[in-house]
Amino acid sequence: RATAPWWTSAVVYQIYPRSFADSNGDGIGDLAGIRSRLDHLEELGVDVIWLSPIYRSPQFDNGYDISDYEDIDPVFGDLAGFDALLADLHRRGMKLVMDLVVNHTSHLHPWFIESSSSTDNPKRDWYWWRSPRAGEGGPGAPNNWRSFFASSSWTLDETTGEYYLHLFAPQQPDLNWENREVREAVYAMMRRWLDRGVDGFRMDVINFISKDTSLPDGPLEPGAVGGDGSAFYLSGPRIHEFLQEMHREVFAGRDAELITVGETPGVTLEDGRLFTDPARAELDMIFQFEHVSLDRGPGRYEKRALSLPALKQSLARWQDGLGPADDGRERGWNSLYLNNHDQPRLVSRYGDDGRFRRESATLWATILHLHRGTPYVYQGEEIGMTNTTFTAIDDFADLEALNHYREQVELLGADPEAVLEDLRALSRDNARTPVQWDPTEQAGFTTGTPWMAVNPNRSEVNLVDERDAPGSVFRHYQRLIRLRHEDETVRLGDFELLEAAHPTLYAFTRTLGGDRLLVVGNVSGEPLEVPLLERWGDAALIIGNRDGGTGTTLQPWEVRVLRAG
Ligand code: TEU
Ligand code: CA
Repeated sequence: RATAPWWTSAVVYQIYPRSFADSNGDGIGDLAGIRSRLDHLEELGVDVIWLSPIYRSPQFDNGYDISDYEDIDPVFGDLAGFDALLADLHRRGMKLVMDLVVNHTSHLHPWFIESSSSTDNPKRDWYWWRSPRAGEGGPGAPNNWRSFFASSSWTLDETTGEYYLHLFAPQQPDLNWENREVREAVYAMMRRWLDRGVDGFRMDVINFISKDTSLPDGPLEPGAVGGDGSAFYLSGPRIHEFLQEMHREVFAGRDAELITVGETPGVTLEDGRLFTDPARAELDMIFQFEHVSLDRGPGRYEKRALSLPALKQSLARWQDGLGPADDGRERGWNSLYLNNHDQPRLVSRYGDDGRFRRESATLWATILHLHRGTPYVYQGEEIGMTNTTFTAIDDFADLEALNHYREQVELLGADPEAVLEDLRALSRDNARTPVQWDPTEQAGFTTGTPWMAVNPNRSEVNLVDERDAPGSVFRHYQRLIRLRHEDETVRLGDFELLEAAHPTLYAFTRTLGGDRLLVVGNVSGEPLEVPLLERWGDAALIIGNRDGGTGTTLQPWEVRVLRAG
């Protein structure tokens, strides 16, 4: 095959800085803390580090509300410390990707402070301002959209008597990408980060930046707090025009060494192709959300049982949809993830975080990393960290969880305990407890009091104990990452799902030329008879997660990767 881009055999590690490593005892992770843990990242073998936002921010949404795109928030350090971290990573052969949050800024960004100061301020049109709309209850919001983090996507600004749009919190006003000045300012900022040596961007809700400028009402489901405006901002009318313009203005001429990944909630497979087709020069890859939406909904925090066939078929559809065309031409590229700072811990959600923690963590890691795409490892995933325990609503820190609770209990009269139960399973806070480096009281994360409590299971689940444990999750991730680097069939082989309807067997092949790999996983706590293994009797075991690894019976949570003889 034509030489595939470097990131087709790379593994990306996501750091959520405030929960990774604290160097100065204030209980909040920081850049110096990250620098102190680079040996771990190098030993793990990852190629790219994606930092969740470290820019100046009032931290309403833990940094996804940015007030200065070109300075480091003092809680994390400063630009000199950033440059030192970047130099360390480059010296060790690793790349650094920044989190680009440009669908919205913080309400404390100077751009918004100017824009909101008067209706004729030159920056008024940098955001979405609209007059109140007449309604039966008197003048109100310009449309009925509910926001992800509040009951309405509009907040009235008393100074000018107009509303401004925020798809997320009122502290996160949406930028108006229809305004060329906004786009130019963002592109200039991006170029300056690349000139500083940054190796790419993860682009926050990047498919939200183009809206239907008439901002029409969305459908109002019975019992919903507000209308669903997503049809009018999800991959809107000019999204591909904007991304192609961004590519020309920022990446052209230097994109070979860079990596870009768009976070695109709600994206369809058809749009996914348009975003990632190399011929279109938009993004290298995207995060899609189909597979992590199967066990929740219709509300964001309504837990549903997971159907394994539905999950297998969803991931297979994306493998096929963004896989090579019949003539071998690359049509797109998948990111591969089951964890990030917005999702609960995968071993608690999809595995068994009690009796079979290591086995189910390594099974899911193997299934994910043997798909075709770029795998993302979220901090702590490599040691099998689990969801934490929440006793009451004030154990939660995430504004999305707190708003959901308030809305459900206070606005809609839901049973507090039932809402807590949903939040325990699905809250983003599960992913934001401090990384558990060792078994001591604060898990080696801080010498002070952590901003969020360390998971009580740090005495059993931590890097020190994981390193040499039998069936070590850490050692397994090391082997998977090395396999991605060395094995062309893992990197580029065609994917084919087998036994699609089987309720607990996860089986698929990867084929490149005459080379064939089989992956079989028993996604259950019971032994599983796998007749298809009879036809792979002479195959060599490449990676397994349980002793033995032969015969046609898979032990509970056993996974095997076999190479055809
Ligand atoms: O998340 C986008 C998003 O859709 C989130 O609402 C996420 O899917 C949801 O919270 C899952 O429960 C991005 C960032 O990853 C997230 O941390 C930010 O809060 C959000 O955008 C606003 O910037
Ligand atoms: Ca700190």
